[in-house]
Amino acid sequence: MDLKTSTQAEATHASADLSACDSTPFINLERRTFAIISHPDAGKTTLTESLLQAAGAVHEAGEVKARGDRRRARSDWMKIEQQRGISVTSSVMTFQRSKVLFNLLDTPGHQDFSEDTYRTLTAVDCAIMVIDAAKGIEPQTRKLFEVCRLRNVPIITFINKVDREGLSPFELLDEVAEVLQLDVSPQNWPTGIGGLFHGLYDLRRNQLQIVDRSDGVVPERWMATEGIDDPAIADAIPAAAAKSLSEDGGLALASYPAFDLKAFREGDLTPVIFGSALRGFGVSQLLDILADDGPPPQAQPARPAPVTPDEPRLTGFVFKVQANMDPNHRDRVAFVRVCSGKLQRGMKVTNTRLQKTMALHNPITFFARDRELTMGAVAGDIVGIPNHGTLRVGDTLTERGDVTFTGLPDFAPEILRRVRLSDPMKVKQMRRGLSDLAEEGVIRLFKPAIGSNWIVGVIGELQLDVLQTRLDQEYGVTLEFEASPYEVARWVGSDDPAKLKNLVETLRSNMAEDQDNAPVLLMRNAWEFGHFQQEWPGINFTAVRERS
Ligand SMILES: Nc1nc2c(ncn2[C@@H]2O[C@H](COP(=O)(O)OP(=O)(O)OP(=O)(O)O)[C@@H](O)[C@H]2O)c(=O)[nH]1
Ligand SMILES: [Mg+2]
Repeated sequence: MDLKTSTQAEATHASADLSACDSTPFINLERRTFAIISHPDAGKTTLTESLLQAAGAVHEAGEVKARGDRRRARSDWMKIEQQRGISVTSSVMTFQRSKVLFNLLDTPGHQDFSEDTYRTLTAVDCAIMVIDAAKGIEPQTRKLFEVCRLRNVPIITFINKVDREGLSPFELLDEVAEVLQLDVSPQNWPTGIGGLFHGLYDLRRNQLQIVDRSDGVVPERWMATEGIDDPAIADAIPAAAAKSLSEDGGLALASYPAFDLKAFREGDLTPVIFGSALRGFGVSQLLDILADDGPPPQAQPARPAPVTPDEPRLTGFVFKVQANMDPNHRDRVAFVRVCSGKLQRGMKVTNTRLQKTMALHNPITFFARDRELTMGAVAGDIVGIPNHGTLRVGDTLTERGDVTFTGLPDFAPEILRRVRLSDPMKVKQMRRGLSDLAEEGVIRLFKPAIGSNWIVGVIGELQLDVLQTRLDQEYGVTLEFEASPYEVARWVGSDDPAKLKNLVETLRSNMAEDQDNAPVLLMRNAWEFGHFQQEWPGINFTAVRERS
């Protein structure tokens, strides 16, 4: 595979010094692995771009939704994402800034793609929660926050779009504290939101970032001060803004708790940064907090015991599979989070699901602009392993034979549809496409025990759109959907194999297999579901299935 022709490969990248043959300096960098999460449109992809720029990994921010413009957001690389200006799949970006190597995962906000986001959250040590200053906490942000809390992922809050009119900083902070039941600790303070926004005061360093209100991302102008009341501030920004800063900023300092590393790492306190992803404000402060206080790679849940990063042998797990990242090469990349040891090109590892060894010939690191062959990855790193379908979500890759990572969920779909093909000559391509996308988690695929009509299952309608568009663009297949006779799907299992066998044989016309050949019962409606539950004691009907 020619990596340089990939869709993400453009121009040069600022991490060129990393491609030196000696990988030791690279290996020795500290790691910070984090996801950016929020409700749709809060500005995750824009913040991704802005972080890359602040770190010097790209020189010019691609503006999200600049249709027809060649400057694209690097993390929205899929054609359908660029056409619609939304993220439909999570993407990874690795970049360096001084002694830290950051692995950033930009996630889609729309709830129809939440499964992808949930899985991505299993691969990170920290999350940045983006809040739109005009909207406050929105429903999907809240849901994602709950997932972080369950997994004990510490959260940094970025209150975005302060360049536009919005709620007051106090209202926003109080909402985060109340709704999420967290202590909030502002780390900077805006001179005001919208019209009064002329600067951001860094409460950690007592510096004022003076904001140029012209369009576009402008170079940073910092001014050292004696404190938030420093009279020199009024000479640098309009008097009303300076007054608001000294009054409200002073009140904020008195009213909210100071930053506390332990409380942050334990998920009880969130440091809050105000800023604008689009204009690049507050972004370098965010990077500073991540670098200074963000958690290093943490232990990951596994059987027989959690794996800590100091385990010398390589361990890692696949949390995502992506087909056709490079339309020129029908590639298929498994995204692996390294949990311990060192991953090197050519090494042999065991896939514990298959109990088979495989060689890692071409592991890829996704730098901001380029994909490059991995020079050596350590705990916290995210690498891509090109493969032809051998690797699946949930797989553990390891030099130890005896470990399996746990906690990657599959969710039962809410919408079931039969697929219809307009061109019957393309059955093979359709099956290939559906299987690929089921592996990615874009859809769930059910093959009924009787008949040959495959059924697709999704959480939301938007996934059907993505399925249709991608099958057309990537496989040349025009697909239609028909109502399916079923509304409910549940995985079935039992501690008693005879009971399960009896169910499978008796209800053969309702049985199907998912993409991993796990047995699934398809039911007409909630009533039938209730009925089967009563009729079949000893059978577990599950809506969430853990991989591996
Ligand atoms: N005024 C202003 N607009 C912003 C800012 N940050 C992002 N936007 C705009 O908000 C819109 C959504 O931005 P995205 O970055 O695509 O949002 P997202 O959270 O990635 O959206 P999904 O991935 O679809 O969930 C775009 O039109 C951005 O230009 C900001 O700081 N100020
Ligand atoms: Mg996005």
